[in-house]
Amino acid sequence: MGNYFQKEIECASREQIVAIQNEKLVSQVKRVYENVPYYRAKMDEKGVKPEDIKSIEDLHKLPFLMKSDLRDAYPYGLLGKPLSECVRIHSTSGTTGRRVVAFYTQHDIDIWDECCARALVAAGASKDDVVQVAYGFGLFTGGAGLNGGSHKLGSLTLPMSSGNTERQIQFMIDLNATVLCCTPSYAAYLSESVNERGVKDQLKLKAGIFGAEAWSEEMRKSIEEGLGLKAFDIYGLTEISGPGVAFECEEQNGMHINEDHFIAEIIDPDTGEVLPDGSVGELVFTCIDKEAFPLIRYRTRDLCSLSRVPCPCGRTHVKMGKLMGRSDDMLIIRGVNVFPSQIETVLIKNGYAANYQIIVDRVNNSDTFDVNVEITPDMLSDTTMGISEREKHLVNDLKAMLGIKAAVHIVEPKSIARSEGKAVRVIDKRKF
Ligand code: DLL
Repeated sequence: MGNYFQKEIECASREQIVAIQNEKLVSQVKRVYENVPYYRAKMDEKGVKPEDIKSIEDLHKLPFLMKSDLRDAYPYGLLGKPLSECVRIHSTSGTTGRRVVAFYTQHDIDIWDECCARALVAAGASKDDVVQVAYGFGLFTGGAGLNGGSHKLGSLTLPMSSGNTERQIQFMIDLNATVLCCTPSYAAYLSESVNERGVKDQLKLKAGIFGAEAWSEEMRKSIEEGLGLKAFDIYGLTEISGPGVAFECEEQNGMHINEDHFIAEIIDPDTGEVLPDGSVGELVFTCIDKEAFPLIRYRTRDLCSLSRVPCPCGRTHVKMGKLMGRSDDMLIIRGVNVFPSQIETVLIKNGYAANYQIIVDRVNNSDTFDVNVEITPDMLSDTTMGISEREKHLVNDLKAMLGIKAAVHIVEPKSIARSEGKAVRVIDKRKF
């Protein structure tokens, strides 16, 4: 068992957690009904009154909110507090349609910072650590969230933001950073750059807190080796606050959801029916004590499962498994469901780095499916296997994993753009 930031709540009994959730849910629903006309209309439409919600057993009676609701209500329609009580906004990158703008009161920021502090402590950090925050700062929640958590903990915080890799490495070495926070794809890029410069032995890193995008277990191993640290997953989304909605403990096998603030459900994405623990489905969150942006039954479109198997770390909050990706990340190629993370698993198992791109198109009414992956410098010097042999090998392994055939192209080292934030792995030309 490790340390905790807020032991009493992180290790509370199930009865205590349920009691907190019941109380907070009942008052949150009342508050939202009174203060958010948009959600009141949804509840009225479904014939649900605040009095019908007496405990978390009644949660399923409440209407869902979807991303489209956030767009319809943009920008102020879901505000739970007057603007004068709000102190900040964050926003999603929103490549299509309107952006999502989330609001925060000071109370909301305090909760969020605490959630991120819990994540840092779970990764082994304390006030004696030096935390390098290499998530982007600004509208993106990554930088602000981990920065706030690190402050709360009292660690020395390096608010680097993402990018400027040379300077990141310099600070990491000169200021003895012990904890690195960034996206897994940027961590992989930093690892590559550190090893190219031959400075790994000058690093003091012991832990990394990597999230904001899907990453495979194989990628975890390769980052851990490359940077000499233990890599922890962290999950969150702007609509619900940002990073720290859930975080991994030393067991590194799933993320504890901060259940004193967020109630999680897994639903069948087609029917909306609530599924039992262990089933894979769409993750839905209810914020039970957020003030400014109090989303209820928000459908994340993220696919995973929940587990209540007791965790040896001592934390009692429910765990979500690694995300399979967003339901809208899932590609349907020739009628088969394909997740980029499955491709990543095959590539890394075969010794490649996570430098790949998936290109899908439609030619003469049939889908084309190409995977470009960089050869590593080690492979280049190994003459026992030629390029076409390597490609054939990957085609077979991908077919075994996915059930369909991809055209694999091994490309030169450094020919695929590196990412400093969330990586763009898929180019689906069928959508244009
Ligand atoms: O990515 C918040 C965040 C920042 C989380 C830093 C962790 C670390 P958004 O930009 O709103 O917020 O994107 C949210 O990213 O719905 C997931 O699809 C995906 N995502 C977030 N964390 C993970 C993760 C931030 N650990 C969307 N694994 C979410 C897989 C993740 N996907």
